Amino acid sequence: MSVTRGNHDDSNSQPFRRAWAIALCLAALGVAANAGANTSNGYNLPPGVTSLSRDIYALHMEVFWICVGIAVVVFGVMIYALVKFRHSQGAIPDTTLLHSTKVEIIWTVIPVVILVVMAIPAAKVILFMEDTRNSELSIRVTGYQWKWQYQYMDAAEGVNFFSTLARDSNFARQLHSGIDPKTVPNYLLEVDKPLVIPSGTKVRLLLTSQDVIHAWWVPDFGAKRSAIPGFVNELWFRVDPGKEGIYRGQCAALCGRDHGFMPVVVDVRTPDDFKKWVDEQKAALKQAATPGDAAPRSAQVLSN
Ligand SMILES: [Cu+2]
Repeated sequence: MSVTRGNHDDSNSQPFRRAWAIALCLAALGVAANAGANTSNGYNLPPGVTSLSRDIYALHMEVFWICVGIAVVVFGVMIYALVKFRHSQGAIPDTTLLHSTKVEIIWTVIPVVILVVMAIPAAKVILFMEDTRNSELSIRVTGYQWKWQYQYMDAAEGVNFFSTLARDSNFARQLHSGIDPKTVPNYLLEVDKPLVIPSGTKVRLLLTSQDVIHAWWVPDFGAKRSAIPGFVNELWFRVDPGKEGIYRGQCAALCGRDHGFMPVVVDVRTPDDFKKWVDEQKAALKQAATPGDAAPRSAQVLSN
């Protein structure tokens, strides 16, 4: 339905309306720019530390700005029409315009073009995400209620351990523990033994579960995938060299009573440091396998 303007003089209020329309558009753009520009303010996705996370971030921003553009145009036309063709200004509804093939073609073709423009880069990123070929290190990840098991393959074959919620967090989370969670560093985001991986290396995770559906998720890696009993899901990432450090995530599936208490912590090291760590783990493994020698408790390495 469209409306036609009545014969009414409103020339005095036009600059006022224009100022309002400009102010509204500027406010909308300001909010959008603030959401898009700063990634550390908690309003946006983190760009992350892997090529995959950066691609996901770029795609997210591209779609975001397309949405901002659509919103500005649609709301702009709507607000303009609401103000300009309001009843008090003498607008009379045009009841003769019931169907227009031309208009229907336009409002079908434009959204289709916008969707295609968004789908092409999205498909590229999805294909890149699924390409687990030429991985340099594979790690089997098994979800349990409520912990993760990491079993290394390839060069680190044999290294195998469980990663559970850190004791500080575990004590503080108990009912009537008397411990203020705010005093616990990285409350519910700390584990006893993190996953250790090398930077600059294509790491492939083979995800499965021994009980219910869990999901391994580290936002900074742009990595999240379900761990499903009876299935093996693949996931890969390559952390940029120079971005070594500790990265945190959580189980992202509602996997039961203690779902909130199985965090993911990844310790990214340089390839040299990672090799040293693997050698230490293997030495501890060897010692544990030697009859008469007790395994060092701190290593927590279990033999296959
Ligand atoms: Cu879980």
